[in-house]
Amino acid sequence: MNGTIMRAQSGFFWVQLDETDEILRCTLRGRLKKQRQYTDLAVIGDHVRVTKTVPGEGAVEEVFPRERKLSRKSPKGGGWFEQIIVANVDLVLVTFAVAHPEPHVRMIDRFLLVAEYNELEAVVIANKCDLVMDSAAEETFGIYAQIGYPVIYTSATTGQGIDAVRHRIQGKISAFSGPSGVGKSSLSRSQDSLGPG
Ligand SMILES: Nc1nc2c(ncn2[C@@H]2O[C@H](COP(=O)(O)OP(=O)(O)OP(=O)(O)O)[C@@H](O)[C@H]2O)c(=O)[nH]1
Ligand SMILES: [Mg+2]
Repeated sequence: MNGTIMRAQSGFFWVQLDETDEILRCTLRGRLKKQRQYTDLAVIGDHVRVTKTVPGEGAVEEVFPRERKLSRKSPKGGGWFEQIIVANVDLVLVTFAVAHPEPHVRMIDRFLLVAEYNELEAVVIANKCDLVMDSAAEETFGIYAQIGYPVIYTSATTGQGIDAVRHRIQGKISAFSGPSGVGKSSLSRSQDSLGPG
């Protein structure tokens, strides 16, 4: 059976089966662990082949080649290890807050660079727009629109821009990316509450 990894934690992988939508909690077959030493073995978004073991559980037999990925390279033992954040995404939502925490353009640039390096489409999300004047938000984020990135001004608190985000991600597999505390989880929850998309 084939499926997609929806969640990974402590060596377990929750795989949603293509055919039935059933979710199996899986471990990796030992022989997989001997391969692919320079990238993660299996990550969220990976398409995999699994077999059932006991009810509700299974084993990942094979990880299919990734079509796209969001990854970064980190040094390891004199070489490089590719840390894959998520596999098979179409779109990266580079998310920052207009305040609390204060946005820094060099950091925004770094997150965009990771998306560009992976050849993924990127959209800039300027969240917490309820906290500052529009002009203050545009002072930092306007430049990204000028150089060609779609910029969406949002507030998870008031609901501003939530529809625009939903419209952008419709029919795509997307990932929120950005520093801690900017509102990634809040925004993704507000997408859920607006139904499928
Ligand atoms: N005023 C305001 N607060 C917000 C908004 N969105 C999120 N917050 C608050 O900001 C805090 C952080 O939000 P999270 O959604 O947890 O941020 P995150 O990006 O998921 O953070 P990590 O999971 O640590 O990476 C929470 O207290 C939210 O309630 C917003 O649009 N406006
Ligand atoms: Mg979060």
